[in-house]
Amino acid sequence: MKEDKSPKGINDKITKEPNAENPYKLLDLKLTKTGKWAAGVPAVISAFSDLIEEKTLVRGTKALFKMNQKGGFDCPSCAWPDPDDDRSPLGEYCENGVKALAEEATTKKITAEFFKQNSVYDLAQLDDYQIGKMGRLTEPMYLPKNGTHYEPISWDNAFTKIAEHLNALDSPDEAAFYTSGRTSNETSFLYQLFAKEFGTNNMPDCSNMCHETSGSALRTTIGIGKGTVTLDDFYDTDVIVIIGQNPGTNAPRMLTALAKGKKNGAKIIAVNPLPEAGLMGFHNPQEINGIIGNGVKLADLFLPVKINGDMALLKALEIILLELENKNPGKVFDYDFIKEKTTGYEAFLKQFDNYNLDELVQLSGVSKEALYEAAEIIAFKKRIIVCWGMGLTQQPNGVEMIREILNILLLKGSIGKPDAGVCPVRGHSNVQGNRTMMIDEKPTNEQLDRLQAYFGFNPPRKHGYDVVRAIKAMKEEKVKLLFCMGGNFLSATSDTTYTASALRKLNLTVNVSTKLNRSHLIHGQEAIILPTLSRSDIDIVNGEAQFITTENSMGVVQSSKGMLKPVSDNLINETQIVCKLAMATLGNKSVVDWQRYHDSYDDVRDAIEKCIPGFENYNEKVRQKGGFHLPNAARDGKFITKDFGDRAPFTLTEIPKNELAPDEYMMASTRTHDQFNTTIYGLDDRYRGVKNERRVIFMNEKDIEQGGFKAGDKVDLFNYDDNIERIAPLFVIVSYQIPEKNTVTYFPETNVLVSVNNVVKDSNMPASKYVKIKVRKHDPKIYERISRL
Ligand SMILES: Nc1nc2c(c(=O)[nH]1)N[C@H]1C(S)=C(S)[C@@H](COP(=O)(O)OP(=O)(O)OC[C@H]3O[C@@H](n4cnc5c(=O)[nH]c(N)nc54)[C@H](O)[C@@H]3O)O[C@H]1N2
Ligand SMILES: Nc1nc2c(c(=O)[nH]1)N[C@H]1C(S)=C(S)[C@@H](COP(=O)(O)OP(=O)(O)OC[C@H]3O[C@@H](n4cnc5c(=O)[nH]c(N)nc54)[C@H](O)[C@@H]3O)O[C@H]1N2
Ligand SMILES: [Mo]
Repeated sequence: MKEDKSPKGINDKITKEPNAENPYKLLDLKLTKTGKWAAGVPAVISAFSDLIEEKTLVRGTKALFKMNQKGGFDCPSCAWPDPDDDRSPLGEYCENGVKALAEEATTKKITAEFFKQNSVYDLAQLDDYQIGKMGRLTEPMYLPKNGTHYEPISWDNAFTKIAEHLNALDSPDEAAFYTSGRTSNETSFLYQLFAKEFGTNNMPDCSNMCHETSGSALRTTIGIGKGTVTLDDFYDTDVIVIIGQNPGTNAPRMLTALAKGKKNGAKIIAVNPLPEAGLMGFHNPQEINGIIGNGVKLADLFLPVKINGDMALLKALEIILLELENKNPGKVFDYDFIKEKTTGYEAFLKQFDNYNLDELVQLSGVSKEALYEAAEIIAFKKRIIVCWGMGLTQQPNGVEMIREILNILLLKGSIGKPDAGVCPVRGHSNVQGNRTMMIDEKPTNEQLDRLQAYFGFNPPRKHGYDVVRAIKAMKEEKVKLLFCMGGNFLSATSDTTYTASALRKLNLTVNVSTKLNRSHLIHGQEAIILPTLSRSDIDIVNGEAQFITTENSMGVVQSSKGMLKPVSDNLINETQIVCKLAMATLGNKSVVDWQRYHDSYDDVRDAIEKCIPGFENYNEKVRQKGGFHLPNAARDGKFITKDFGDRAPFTLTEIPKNELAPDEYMMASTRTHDQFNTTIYGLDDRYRGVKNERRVIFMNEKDIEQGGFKAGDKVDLFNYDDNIERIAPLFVIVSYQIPEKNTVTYFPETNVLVSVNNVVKDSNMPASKYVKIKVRKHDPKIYERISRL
């Protein structure tokens, strides 16, 4: 008989701490040298040790050869595109893709027996790392009202229960349907269709915490809420600016593109408070000489901006560019482009009468010399790509900062042509596809008209709740049921204590999940877990292995076909879960043939083709190797905006006032090299030299001294927005190369400090990289002041 690898009782592992549902215990922090080079041998070793730990070395390695290969499956980790040609024979994956695969390809599993032996309360005392390591979910589970343990439930009964709850609501708007970004195009399309036929646009999604800011800024300026470059553009461009993004950890395959661009002569400028290893240098693990030989130096210029100093930095650059243009008329700005394609240039220029370069330099935190150097790199080049990530989108003025980036590109005519433009680097592997499929709380009338014409029901027109609004609506009992297609709502969102209390008020929480997470343990009065297949699993419908489709960060739609035997026979794919839910809920009131979509992905794709532009001959085109590019007018130089006709506007923005009290610091919450959002792979952050601890706070050595601390001190962190005390107890100070008064911590641990009201203007995303905190010596009695989640 095979050894049963499923975890059983876990009571012995539980650490009893004062606050039961927040296990705060420090591990044994070790500091190592910070990395100047990303990837290479340590990355290969680290990746494969995860496969071994998850007891899936053979399965996992077999799968790796299929990952991101034509005809294989799309890596479940990030949304970076695959090369059109020239895919590495050593595999087109990275260390963090292997870790993501190890997480889902694990042979460890959670059965009904596991839930019988462990109460929800006990499980909630584990930390996220321990919870994630329990294994794959294998059967639907139900937590009754006042229940202490999840119990097995049949699929049919689970759908009946959810349907009863949905149909008992006073209005469809009392339900909210969340989506995380791994969900395929097919599932996403059906899921939003179901929500709309049920009667609501309450579709909060992870974009509301991620690139909503980019979408808001780009849509109004260039007419499309997506990036305008393709992977090939990286190879032939002259300058790549990477601002507020950590590619070495979060999009490691981007480093291959950067190295290739660099080899062809591009200069790279990195703008970041931290000297991230992946911005500095790269050893390509997919090339033999990259594993053993010399790596490539990446950034030619590193600008250590202060947190939220980017706006000042961008404006300072514009002033210097203007100065260079005045000295070299017509050489720096592109007047033909400005005249033909833009509007608002005069007003834009005029604002500079009011700015003082020295003040801006001061606010940015970067030296004047370095800013001149940056301006000189871009001044006489046209082929410029600007990439950004959460460092900008999660700032209160993120929308404006992205518009400021566009101002620069418009001045120089560096957008809407080959080898130049904008590249918001998306997070989840299909988050861009989710939006294309209309997972959106504010669908346009045009989109809704098309659905109405094809399906014949009246979709709701009123905009729904995004993530932050949904949390508040739950708290106010306006939303009573939360259905989550993937993700980890509680841990990913802001203001953990507030959000937990909001979730606890719900009648029902439902999570379609692959792995156990905290959102199953902090739940509504009743709760249901529906286990599902993951990207790498074989998905058999009507006896045949199927593929699903996704869209990457650059608008390429591709097929993805899993190849691993699922850990349980009792898993249902996400598309069928939606169809069964729709049939149970809507019954014969529905005008949609859900059974047909349940039985055929091709039929779903045919419906998508009819309802969403750009998907002509979807079934045929997506079967071609490498998939197809969606149309992108902005890429072709057409900026069709709602308010400015066919012109892209220059935007007038403001310099934020970042005032801090003497004992206050600015905190950005970010990712370690050993996690995927709320899934914690391990406890190290190798490139930043941290081992075996996540509860760390990076501080400048001067601040450590001035605050009366020493590196290694235990501290508690506080936030006082809205006059509420928020506490994240027990962190260790790590002295780090970071601008003064700036600190960095890891999410999700510090989400408890982010007020639900601390949001980005216009996109309403949590501003989780702009949190004012106070730092005090750890008080062992602090737990008495923390309320239960
Ligand atoms: N392995 C792995 N891959 C991932 C993920 C993961 O968790 N793990 N998550 C996926 C998801 S959903 C997303 S959205 C992406 C996220 O990928 P990134 O956008 O890289 O996200 P973060 O790691 O949160 O932070 C990005 C950078 O912002 C910098 N930063 C902080 N504040 C500022 C500021 O004020 N200005 C500037 N210029 N920089 C600042 C930080 O130092 C950090 O280097 O990655 C995706 N890929
Ligand atoms: N403070 C702070 N907060 C942040 C951020 C930050 O930088 N700082 N980043 C934000 C960002 S960019 C994002 S995108 C959000 C992420 O928010 P989410 O997308 O909600 O969170 P994840 O941690 O990616 O979700 C992990 C869970 O998804 C489930 N899962 C994994 N694969 C699949 C699958 O194939 N199907 C299904 N149904 N379920 C699956 C597993 O059960 C797993 O536990 O967090 C945001 N929160
Ligand atoms: Mo994200």
